[in-house]
Amino acid sequence: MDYQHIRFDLADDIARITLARPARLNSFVVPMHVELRDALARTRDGRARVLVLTGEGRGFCAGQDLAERKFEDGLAPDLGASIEANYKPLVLALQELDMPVIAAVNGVAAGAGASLAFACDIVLAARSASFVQAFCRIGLIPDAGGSYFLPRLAGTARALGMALTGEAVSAAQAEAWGLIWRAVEDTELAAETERLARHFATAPTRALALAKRAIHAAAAAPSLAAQLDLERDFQRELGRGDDYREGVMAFREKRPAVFTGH
Ligand code: T3D
Repeated sequence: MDYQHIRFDLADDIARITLARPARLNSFVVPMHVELRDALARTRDGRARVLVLTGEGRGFCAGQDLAERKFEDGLAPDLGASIEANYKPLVLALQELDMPVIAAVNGVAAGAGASLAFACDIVLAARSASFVQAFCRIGLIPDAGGSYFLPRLAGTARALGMALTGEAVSAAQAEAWGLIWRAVEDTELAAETERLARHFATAPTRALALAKRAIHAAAAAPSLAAQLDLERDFQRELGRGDDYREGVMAFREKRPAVFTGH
């Protein structure tokens, strides 16, 4: 598939998706969702061991393109259908990807664009970036997982503050609140993202994938015992893997480990 609204690259085990509608702050339109689904499938089925998601220009993503919402014919759009067809599959695909997903938030992340960042595993943000729960400004609630991620990441009080006021939260504040992994100087975002992506591309990918699953499962774990069972099962699988053996051997031989991802 040729892409018009995103750019996609897969090289050296690193997949990169760049949202590429800078004049509209990379807001979502339906064809962009179609392209994202295709690129995510290629990431999943290809040789990638890490995915980097970023935006072109001065914004990361401004959520749904509001120009796509037309009321001229007197009919209200079915936003539920839009979420079911586009936003829900996108967020689930990111969470279910068996590799680390880095969001390199280069500028404002608003509405579903903020939710998109929060659905990633590691969020690096440029200091000039901000996170805006813009939904309440247009009479909507946080979607694309926003109402799920916000209270888990930042706590109920901050989630409610963001959702009900729609005020922008700076990258530094987001880091202090635990909403994101790290805020970095604007000039360092690309280099820091590259450093982390290269690190993950040579990491024990299967272990990272199961760590991601275990952390997400913990949010819904019925008990500590159930989570301990999950850890046991994942550890049993990993203990039989090449990377565990390599990690232990490398430690004993006092040399860097060479992980294959298996
Ligand atoms: O509909 C469904 O399917 C349901 C799902 C909904 C999910 C959602 O995401 S709902 C929330 C939609 N997003 C928003 O409401 C955010 C709207 N944008 C803004 O509030 C502001 O643009 C920002 C806070 C993000 C950034 O502000 P600022 O001052 O830095 O930039 P700007 O001047 O407002 O925007 C620059 C251009 O991008 C501008 O176009 P222009 O005037 O230069 O031709 C602006 O219209 C355009 N733009 C920004 N966001 C959107 C957009 N165009 C269409 N849709 C947008 N979301």
